[in-house]
Amino acid sequence: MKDLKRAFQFILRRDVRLYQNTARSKDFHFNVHPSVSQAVAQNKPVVALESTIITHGMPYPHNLSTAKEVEAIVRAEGATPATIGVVEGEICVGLSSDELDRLARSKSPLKVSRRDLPYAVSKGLSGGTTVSATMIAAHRAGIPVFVTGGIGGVHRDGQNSLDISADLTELGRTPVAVVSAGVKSILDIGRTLEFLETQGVCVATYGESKDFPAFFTPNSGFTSACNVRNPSEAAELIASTLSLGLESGLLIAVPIPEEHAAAGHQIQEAMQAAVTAVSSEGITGRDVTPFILQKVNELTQGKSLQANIALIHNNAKVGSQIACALSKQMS
Ligand code: PSU
Ligand code: MN
Repeated sequence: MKDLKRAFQFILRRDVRLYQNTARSKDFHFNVHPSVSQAVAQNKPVVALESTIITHGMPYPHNLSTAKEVEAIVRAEGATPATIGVVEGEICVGLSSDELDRLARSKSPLKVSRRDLPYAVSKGLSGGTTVSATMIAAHRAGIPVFVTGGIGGVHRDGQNSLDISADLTELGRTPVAVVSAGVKSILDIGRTLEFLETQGVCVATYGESKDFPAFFTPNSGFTSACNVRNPSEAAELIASTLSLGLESGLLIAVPIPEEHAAAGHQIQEAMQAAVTAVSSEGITGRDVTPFILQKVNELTQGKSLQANIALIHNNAKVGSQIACALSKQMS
């Protein structure tokens, strides 16, 4: 047992060194904020945060206030926040308050997923990074824990349209743990979970049960492969993925707290209406998710936005505690 533990810690230390080698603060159009590179180098807990949620997921000024609140929660839990985005062609890990402000106010920002990174960089454009692009940047900066609201998935009728979010293939190829409130029921949750299994992604529900959450509601009717009951169990799962050198990511699904799930039913109905509007209004591709989010917010008179903000706050708290537990285990 002792030997096993020693071997485990050796591998973990080697992983930290690998990370440190990649955590250069200045590279080709890749900037890591000094607060982030220092924390990574000292094996202190860091939490990566995405920015499409700021540019496309919420209206101004709620997007900016939420982004700042989330950073404050991460700090209060003892971790360093690293909000990731693209500013004038520079991939930034750890946006300054001014950069955050500019992205949040920007009138026609890009939505940057993996496929859009070369375009944004070569043209010097600015935009919010989706889960896929944020995972790439987080991994390169040496950050294994990333918090968001919801991830993309297989869209309904995705078996025909092949509209499957690049978030899912990224989870299959990049070793970062994504802490989210699961997958929205605007998507095909069953097929999303099947696709994640094919991609070799370990999906764990955070809490006492394996019920996989559906973003606005704590249950989707589907189950995760496993559950983790506390930050240290989650950290062990992440550490095992890194130690095994699997190269794949993890999805840690945190159910929305009961007290914020009250409007869940009304929101579900609004989502149904929004999904119908997508086809009748001919919305396709990358515009689908932002369109639905906005429509649902209108139809629920802002209740979906409130719930969205509440669950992100909760994810930030849980994700930070996981990052702290992981950093403790690694040192
Ligand atoms: N789900 C949300 N809010 C969001 C997104 C998803 O509830 O802001 C964003 C995330 O950045 C996610 C992206 O990575 O949408 C997925 O877009 P697509 O479905 O086009 O892959
Ligand atoms: Mn899509």
